[in-house]
Formats: sequence, structure tokens, C-alpha cells
Amino acid sequence: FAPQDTQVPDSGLVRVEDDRTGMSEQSLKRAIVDNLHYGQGKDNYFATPYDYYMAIARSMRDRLIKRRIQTARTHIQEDSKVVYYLSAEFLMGRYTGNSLINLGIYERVRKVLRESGLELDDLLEKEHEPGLGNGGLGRLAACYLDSLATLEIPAVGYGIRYEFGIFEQEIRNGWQAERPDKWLSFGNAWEVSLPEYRTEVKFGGHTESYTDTKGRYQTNWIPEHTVFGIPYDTPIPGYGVNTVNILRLWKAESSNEFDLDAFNAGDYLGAVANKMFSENISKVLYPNDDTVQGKELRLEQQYFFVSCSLQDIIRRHIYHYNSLDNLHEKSAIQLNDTHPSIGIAELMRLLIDVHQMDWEQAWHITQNCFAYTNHTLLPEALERWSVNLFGRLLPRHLEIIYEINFRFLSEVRKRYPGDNERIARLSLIEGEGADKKVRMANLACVGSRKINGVAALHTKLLQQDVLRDFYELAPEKFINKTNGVTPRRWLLLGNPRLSNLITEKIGEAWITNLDELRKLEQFADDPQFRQTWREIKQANKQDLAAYIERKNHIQVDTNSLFDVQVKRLHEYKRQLLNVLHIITLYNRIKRNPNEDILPRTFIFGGKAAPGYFIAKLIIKLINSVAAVVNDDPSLEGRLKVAFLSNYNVSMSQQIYAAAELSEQISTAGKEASGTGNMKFALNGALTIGTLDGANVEIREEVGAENFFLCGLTTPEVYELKAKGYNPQEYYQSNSELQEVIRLIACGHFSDGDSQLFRPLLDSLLYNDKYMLFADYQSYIDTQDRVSQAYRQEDNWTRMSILNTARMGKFSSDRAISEYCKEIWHVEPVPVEFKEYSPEDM
Ligand code: B1H
Repeated sequence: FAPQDTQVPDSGLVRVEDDRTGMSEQSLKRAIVDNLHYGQGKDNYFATPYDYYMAIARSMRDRLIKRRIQTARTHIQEDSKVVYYLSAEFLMGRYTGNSLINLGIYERVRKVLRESGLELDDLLEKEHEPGLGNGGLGRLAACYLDSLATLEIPAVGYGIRYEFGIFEQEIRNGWQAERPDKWLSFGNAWEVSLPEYRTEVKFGGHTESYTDTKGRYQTNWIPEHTVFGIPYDTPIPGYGVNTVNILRLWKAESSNEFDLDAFNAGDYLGAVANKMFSENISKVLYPNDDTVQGKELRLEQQYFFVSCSLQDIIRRHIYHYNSLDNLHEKSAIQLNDTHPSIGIAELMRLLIDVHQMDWEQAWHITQNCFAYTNHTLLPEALERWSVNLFGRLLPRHLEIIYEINFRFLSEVRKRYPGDNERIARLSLIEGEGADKKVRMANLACVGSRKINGVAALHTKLLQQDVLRDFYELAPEKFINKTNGVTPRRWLLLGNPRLSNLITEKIGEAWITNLDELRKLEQFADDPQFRQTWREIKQANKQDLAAYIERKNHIQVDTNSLFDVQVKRLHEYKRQLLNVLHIITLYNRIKRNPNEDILPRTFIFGGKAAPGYFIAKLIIKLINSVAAVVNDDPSLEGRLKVAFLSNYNVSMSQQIYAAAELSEQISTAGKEASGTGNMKFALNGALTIGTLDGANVEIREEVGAENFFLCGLTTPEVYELKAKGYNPQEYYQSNSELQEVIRLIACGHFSDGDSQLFRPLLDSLLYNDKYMLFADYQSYIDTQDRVSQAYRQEDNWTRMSILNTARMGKFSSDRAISEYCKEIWHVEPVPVEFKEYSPEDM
């Protein structure tokens, strides 16, 4: 076994050989040189590593575009039903490595480059990661696009081409600081703009009614201004197939017509102001995860991309079928949370006002096109727009929503006569008078044929709690779709050492059928296999240790347990509970320097929303504890803490490969699913976790004996809350906990400043909304069990192998197959590859 051997197997997908877009070493080399020359204007003397990266990316894009065209033609020829995945976020990570993998030519390209003294993996790191998402929700959309293409499902991802993605995080003096993410400043080799498909979107103004020539009552929306959306397409290749779908993102540009009017009226500055308004719309991603900010620009963004996308769907449908009557038979539109749910009113408007359909037919089509995925139980994440703001920006949509509501509530009244409280809860409109709100989740439920949660527990809680009234009204609409992650990025690309071992032992079928990993179970007791398994984890840990040394200047012991919590910073995810454990261990060593404590490296990563003060203070605490712990000679290096700044998709790939313990410790009932939990276990980390989200199902799959369970269950959390939770009861009776809190309080980690962390301590001592104190002892006890287990190296390795072997269920291929069968009713459409010939011109 050689640690530097990180080869990825070729998938054997070689279907074309020509000089422009072929896959032979010869044509690859030729393409890269040509793109360097004609794309970057450089030769090997002037070219920088970035130029080489661009040349490789463009060479891959050329190969994908050929297949894209063939895919599009096949979908039209076969009258295929198409899935449209509408999402405000797509957290794609770097494209180029993934494209090489999916085309099956990673190793070949590496070899070709090596012959010229270039290292592929170094060049791939030059790609600026497109961070067009916050966290799990955006990354899920990206995994689903990969699986849709791999399963040969006709699909388009629709979203926003943000000029600035998720901010870049820096740590200054222990605090998070944000910098803009200028991901486009050196150009994007992967996108193709299609200005000929630009789409106009209206905003503001008022509505007028009139009677058309056939005597029908019609409404006209006279906007205050209009904006253009320009589509930018990125190819999405499936693994080992010819299908290449697209991700179509919209960029906002000012509409010239309007500017010209202003110019003609002599209002130069007014025209420029309008241009600025327009182009602001796709400027920046809102950096909140699991909370909403009811800002006007955010609603503008949502309406902008949804309107562009629906007009695009309708344009293509009419072009193909010359009618909209069968729109719902040929399109399945998925709403990724409520962020695109304005689409329900927009499709009604387009069908009724623009295409003169009657209400009943339009409503039938709309309800049968849409399905809605809910991603959260947190009340602060439920989108509600003030009716005032809504009516100002989208006057026609407010009328349509009132009409939908009127018709819906009359049905409800028939079913529950006199049950006014229920009617008020189901209404699309909340409250009275000046602060009335439009409830987007209610709109999404009423306008969709299916509603799904993202893990079994989450779906159950939706039915019992957040969406209970809708469940009682239409139980047949509700369905669970447990999340999944793509094994191509999260194992094959991210952990080449482990992938190679697996393929060597069980063949490569696991790459598209993750259940095949079960075949690893037979090696769980094989000493030789265990040894290799350990060596691979060790090699990955060394790589990560080198990264930590380079970035954080912290030396970590690669024989220590790598205990990792990487995810967005949020109180409910309880990074603070992890910190309480670290300080507990610190105190134990201080109390008894000879105590036999398992050496651990605590690794954290994650961004806090810029306006989320408490989350930012938790980052400061982690870094403050790190500063004290890492430098204390009396610990003899047994505890190290590293906060890795600017956690993103690329960094996460390396972290999952090196992790041994995965921290999934949210308060039960708060994390809808989690997807990091799946990526860790797939890479052989063991989980310490609560019975929350998909943890429940992970534990079921890997077996309770291979999972470290801690904390209250959801019913226990509810019960405790109901009877009146008092953190003091837990605090007063727990001396180890008291010691931890007092150490923070006395300023031990803040140079004697006893005020700095007061807001954290006060919230724990007097409120503790997320019940850290209630779970503290259980968490500590479980961590002690983890330490004992880690010392039994052979058994730990066995558990690690079994975790990987039993992750089949959490492939996004499984999730997407279920969506296809049970929600979208779409079938695979295989794409043949056809050679171009000069006669095709
Ligand atoms: C999830 C969000 C989210 N749930 C609002 N909700 C946002 C809400 O910008 N906003 O306004 C952005 C994101 N994100 C996550 O979705 C859940 O917390 C995870 O548990 C889940 O795994 C993930 C994917 O389903």
C-alpha cells in the first residue's frame, strides 16, 4: 500500500474518438493545448497553473456539450416528461474533478499532464468553487442533479446566477469576518450564456380588468418596471452514461426598453438607477441557513428566477406540443422548500392572464405540476411575507393568492363547518389589518400534488405538528423522501484511496449501486483488510494534518482521534455542547495530570450567518479554547482544537475522508435530516449522535452497536418542555458541568475578561432553548464510551468498515429513484452517442 497512490479508476466510458472531443490520450492532449492557446492565449512558456486549469476545464466542457446536444435531441424525439428542480441554492462545489470522474477519464488526463510535468490535482485546486448555496439544502440540490443525470432522467435545475456566492470566512483574532466571494472575477469556464433565451420579468405597478373580444373577463398587469433574465447553462453529466442535463441559472439585467423610455424623457439618472435596481437582483446570495430575513430584495430574487424558469418551461413546451393542455403530463416541477413557492401563483397567472386559460383548467394543471419539499421544522425558517410588501411588488399575484384562498377555504368550511380556528390556521393569509402575512408554506401545500419531508422522523413531525392541519385535510399528499448524497463526489472523488480499495475488493458496481457496499461486510473480520483500511484512514489523516499545520499553524497528533464537527453554526446544532466536552476533558487533565485520557484532535468548520451574534460568539469561544488548550504544555499534546476557516465543499471532501468521529448532536426534533452525517459514515467515521433527522435511519442501517447514541429523544424533549424545562436543575446537580461553566465565566479563555462569553452562559443558565444542560451528562458519558472503543483498535476498525458497508440507503440515487417513481412519475431516457459528421452542417 502506497499512501501517495490516489488513482481513480477509469470508468471505461469511451464512446467517441475524434481529434476535437475524443477521449484518447492523443486527442485529450491536443484539446488541452488548443484551449491553452486559443482560449487563454498562452503557450507553455507563459501559461500559469490557472491557465492550465482553464484549458482542462474547457476541454471537458467541449466533450460535455457534444453529449448535451445529443441528450436534448433525444428528450425531444421521445416526448419525454422532464423534471424541473427549482431551487434558490445550488451548492455545486468544484466542477472539473467531478466532470473528469463522470466522463471516466480522470486517470487518463492525469497521465497526459504528468508527461508534461504537470500535476492534475494541483491544477484542479485553481478552480474557484461556485458557492451558490448556504449548506445542506443547496448541497442536496447539487447531489440530486448528479443522480438525475446518472439515472438518465431528463431534468433541468433552475436557480439564480448570484454574482457573489456565500461569503468567504476569515478568522481575525478568533472572530469571524466576512469577505465577498468574487467567484466570477477570473471567468467561469463551465457556463454558456444564452442571451437569445432572455426572459422578461415584471415588478410593481397595478392591475386593470377588461373584457376581451370573446366577452371574457380578463386582468392585465401594468408593471412599474421590468427586468430581463439571461440564462447561463452549465452541463451536468451523469456518471458512466451519455446523459448530460443542465443547470440553468438566471442573471438579472436591465431591460433596455425601459431605459430607452427614460433616456427619451431626458431622465438619464433615472435610467441608470433602474439599471442598478435590475442588476441588484442577482447580485448576492442571502447568507442565512434555516432562518429567513423578510427582505424585499429576497422576494424579488425568488420571483425573478421562478418567473424566468416557468416562462422558459412554457416556451419550450409550446414549441414542442403547440398547446399547454398537457403541461402537467410532461413536466414535474419540484419546489426546493418554499423559496420558489411563488411559482404556484405565477404559473396560474401565466396560464390565465397570458395564455387565456380558464381558472379550473389552470388550477388542475398547476396542482398536478408542482410538488413541495419541506426542509425544516424551525419556526424562524417559515417564510411569511407581509401582504403590504407583497402587494406592492406583485399586485397580480396577491389577487391570485386571495382567489386561491377563497376557493380553498370554502372547501375547508364545507368539511369542517364552524371550525373557525382550523380555518384560520389553514388560511394562506395570517393575521388581520396592517400586519397581515402571506404564508408561503400554506401556498405550497395547497398548490402541490405531493408534500415531502427529508427524513422519516422529520416527515412524521411535519404530519403531527407543523403541517398537521394539511395532513388531516389531505393525508394522501404526504410522503417521506429521506435525503441522500452522491457517492461519486462523496466517496469516489473525495476519498480515492478508499474507493480504490473498495473497487479492488468488490468491483466498481458500488459507484452506481451503493447497496453493493454490503459486500464489504465479509471483510470486516479480515485482519489484512482491517490493516489496509486503517492505513488508508491514517494517510488521509496525515493529509489533513498537513493542511491544518499549513493553515492554522497547529501541529496535531495523527494518532489521536479525529473528532469532527463541520456544518453551519447554529445554536440547535449545538457546537457549544461539543465545546463543553472539550473543557470537561481539559479540567480532568488539570485536576489529575496523570489521568489516562485518549488523545483527541477536535476539528471544527462552518460559517455563521453574518447577523447571528450568538453563533459568531460560539466561533470566538472555539478559537479561544483552542488558543488555551493548544499551547498548554501540561496537556502534553493530548488535546488539540482547530477551527478551519472558510469551510466549503472542497474542504469538506478532504475532511470526511480523514474523520473518525462524526458529531451529529442537534437537539432531537430540530435537524430535519442532515446530510453531512451520511458523508462521514460513508467514509468510515463513526457517529456520536442524537436520535434526530436521518441519524435515526443511519443507526437503523449500521446497527445500534456501531453507533454512539446520546441525548433525549424527541418525545422526551417535548415532554420536558411541556412540564417546564429548568436548566438550573441540571446545573446544580452536576459538579463537572459547574466547573466547565465557571471556567468560562471567570475569563480563563478570554484573558480574564469575564464579560466576553456572558451572553452564551446566560442563555445556557437561564433559558437553554436547545437543552444542552439536559443532554450534557449523556453526551459526556457517551464520549467516554467512544474513548474506550477507540482504544480497541481492531473493533473500532470493524465498526468503521461496517458503517461504510451499510450506507447504501443514503445514496442520492436511491432518493432520486423514489422521487421519480412516487412523486414525478418519470422514467429513464437512455441517450445514444452519435458521431458528428461534416454532412451535419
Ligand atoms: C435546511 C434550510 C434553509 N433546512 C432557509 N432549511 C434558507 C432555510 O436562505 N434561506 O432562507 C436556507 C436554507 N436548510 C437544511 O436542509 C436542513 O437544516 C438539514 O437538516 C437538511 O439536511 C437539509 C437538506 O434537506
